[in-house]
Amino acid sequence: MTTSDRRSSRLDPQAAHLERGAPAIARDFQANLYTRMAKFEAIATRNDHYLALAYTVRDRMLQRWIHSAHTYFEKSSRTVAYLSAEFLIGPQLGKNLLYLGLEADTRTAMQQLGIDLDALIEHEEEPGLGNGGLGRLAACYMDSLATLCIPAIGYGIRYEFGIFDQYIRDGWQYEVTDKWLRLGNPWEIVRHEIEYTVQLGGHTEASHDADGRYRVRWRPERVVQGIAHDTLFLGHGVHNANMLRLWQASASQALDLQAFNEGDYARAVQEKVSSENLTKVLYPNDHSEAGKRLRLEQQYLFVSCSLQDMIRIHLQRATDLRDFHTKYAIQLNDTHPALAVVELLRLLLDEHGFEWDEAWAITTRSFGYTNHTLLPEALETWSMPLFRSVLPRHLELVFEINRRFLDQVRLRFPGDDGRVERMSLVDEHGDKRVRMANLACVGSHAINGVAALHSRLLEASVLRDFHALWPSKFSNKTNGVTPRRFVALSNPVLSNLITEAVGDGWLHDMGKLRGLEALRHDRAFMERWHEAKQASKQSLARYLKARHGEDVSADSMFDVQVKRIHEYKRQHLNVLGVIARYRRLKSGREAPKVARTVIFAGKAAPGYTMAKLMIKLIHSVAEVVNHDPDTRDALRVVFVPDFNVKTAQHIYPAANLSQQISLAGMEASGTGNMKFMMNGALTLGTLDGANVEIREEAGEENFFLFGLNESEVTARRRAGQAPRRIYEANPELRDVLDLLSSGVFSRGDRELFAPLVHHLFEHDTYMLLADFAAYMEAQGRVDAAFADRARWSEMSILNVARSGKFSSDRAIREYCDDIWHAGPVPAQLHIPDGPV
Ligand code: NBG
Repeated sequence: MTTSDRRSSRLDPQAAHLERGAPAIARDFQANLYTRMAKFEAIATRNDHYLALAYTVRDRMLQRWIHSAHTYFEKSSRTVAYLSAEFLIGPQLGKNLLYLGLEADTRTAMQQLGIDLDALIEHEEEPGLGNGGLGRLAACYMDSLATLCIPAIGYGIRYEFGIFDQYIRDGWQYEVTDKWLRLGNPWEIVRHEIEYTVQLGGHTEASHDADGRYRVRWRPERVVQGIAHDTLFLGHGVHNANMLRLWQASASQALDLQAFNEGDYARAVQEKVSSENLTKVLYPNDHSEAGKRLRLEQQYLFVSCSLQDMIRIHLQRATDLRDFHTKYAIQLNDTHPALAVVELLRLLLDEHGFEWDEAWAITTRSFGYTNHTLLPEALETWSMPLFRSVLPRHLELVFEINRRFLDQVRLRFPGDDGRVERMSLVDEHGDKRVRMANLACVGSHAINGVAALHSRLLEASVLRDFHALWPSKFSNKTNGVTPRRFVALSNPVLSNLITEAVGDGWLHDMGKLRGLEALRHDRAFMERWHEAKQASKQSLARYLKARHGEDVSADSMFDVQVKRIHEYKRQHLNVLGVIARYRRLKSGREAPKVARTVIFAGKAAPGYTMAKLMIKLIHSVAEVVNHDPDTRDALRVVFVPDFNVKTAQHIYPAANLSQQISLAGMEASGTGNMKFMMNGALTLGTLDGANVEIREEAGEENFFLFGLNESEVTARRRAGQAPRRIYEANPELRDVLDLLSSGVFSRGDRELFAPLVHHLFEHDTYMLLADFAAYMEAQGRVDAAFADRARWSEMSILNVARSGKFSSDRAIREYCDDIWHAGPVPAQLHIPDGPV
């Protein structure tokens, strides 16, 4: 964006809103309480207040959306369509107030009415429409797209039940259905008239049309409808607003009248029920076989509706679809939406009369594919019989795409049957499966990984053959996170201090944070920096006490690991470290230099037994350590239940230390690591994912590195590991594991953690034992650094000063320049007949 674009799109507070000011907000709030909630003050609940305020805010957002949509329409600009099965957008009220610049006025208005604004913000239940980093990344990208004035639509699924709520009893995780819609969702706009029909099952019929052209008709067994539900995404500091459009399934007919008339009431509503099941629930990322068909149908519903929607919008401005790819850049967020490749081809061929070559050219020019994992078990494939029974026409198209594609491979690499087999869209082994990553690669003009190391490993391993065929399709796009939500909104104290020091431009140009470097030795500033962190720690301590009855001291180091629970992320390595520290303290060999509060949070996939045992382990160790009078002042362990965007916002600002300790080569990128860095935490980490780049940016002296690197991991794996030998050679490790096996942490039960210990002895897939000594050594360096307050503050300041690369604005600019070829279209303020 040029400077003048940016300036002209800057917000003019007089013009951009409905009336601002506390009196207008109070008036509209009361009107909404009456007209939308049908309540009066004496009987209104907190939820009524929350909803009435949310509507008051939403009304003030709509104008920006209408301005933006109008501008995009007039300019006929290229739109980014971000297709993602997950969007973890977090709570909306606080964010939208911040972006509208209405927080102070709203606070005053609520105060005058005797209502606590913070309680309303805390009351909001977030839409948990994702599992973890992948879904949150999509939300950060929506934020940056709007802030950079890029016309964009996020397309996804409106799950009625999002990720489960985690609840802990006796140290074990229990899953509770997430009923996020129970009390209403004021942020969404239901577009009853934007509805598409989606076909499922049945068979195909081939024929020749009047011109003698080969045509195929799909005779589906069922049809369902997808209805659009829109949520607005404001840009920060600009007028632009984009939308997230989520699809909800509904039956094409509410009632089977024939069945009804025959008296079969159950059958009469059956179709409605089974259609609506399609978008009922978000699938947790575990390995369960259950619900495969439903999952495939979900993915298809969402991509089909999204493409039909894009085509409809396109045809409002154009007469045909020949330049569809010049008007849309469609990004596949992992392979969950990869069916879109085949669906667009099908729509062009079967519904819009295109010939293959042109349809295929439009398709491949439209799509880009982002890969988010190297884990083989996470690469999606669908069994052929299932695929055929849900999408018979698409399977034919997959075969045809594959036939043409493999001809190309054979021409390039004659006689290389192994390569042909590996690259095929169909895995011919066993029950035959359709490989979605291969489909995404073949159907896209651009393929990227999400951190430099990950992209390099993709090119060298999982997608090696595709890289050999099309090296120029590949690039890296290191992830980023939005500093608006994760610093300005979550950490106002630090945010204000930064603004005081370097001005407010950093929220859009994180390079400006470099200005902090000059202050790193300024005593007064360092002291204020320290105080800002203390304030966030105290606030987390209060939250933990109020919510969970936990006593933690803000004077201890807050040492944090929060993310999904998974063996590759190695929360259990952290626990082994805690046990070692506990032993050292107990033995009195080591005077505690620094008191620590080790904080964990994260959900385990419901079917992932080992991850659930890891949660139990954390609680079991906490129970002993926190109650031991010899150690409880020096070491605490806390597990914060139900990690989500909302809880995360309490935690990141308060962290001193960020543990990013996955085995090198396993974590594609990580984004939590970036949020910690921006909040002034120092990283203790391996050379994995984006840690590598965090260390490069921060400077190696401001990062606590340990552990094997990726090539050492590979070499070890090749040579065959001998974990038991490591155990025998390291007395501290031996004591730690023996203690764990002894039942000390499990009320005498020696069996409880046996599966975990056994796995470490026999396989240790994620090389905890190999990395243990290095981990302990690095923890020693952390203690020494923290004991020197001035040094720690300096390192913390430098981490924030150098975190600019990890803004999602930088990432989105790279996608725009290299993949989407989309530019800013600042929303214009005035539309002919709209209010101003
Ligand atoms: C996750 C990776 C993370 C990465 C996010 C966002 C999946 C499949 N992948 O390392 O594990 O930060 O994607 O790119 O959820």
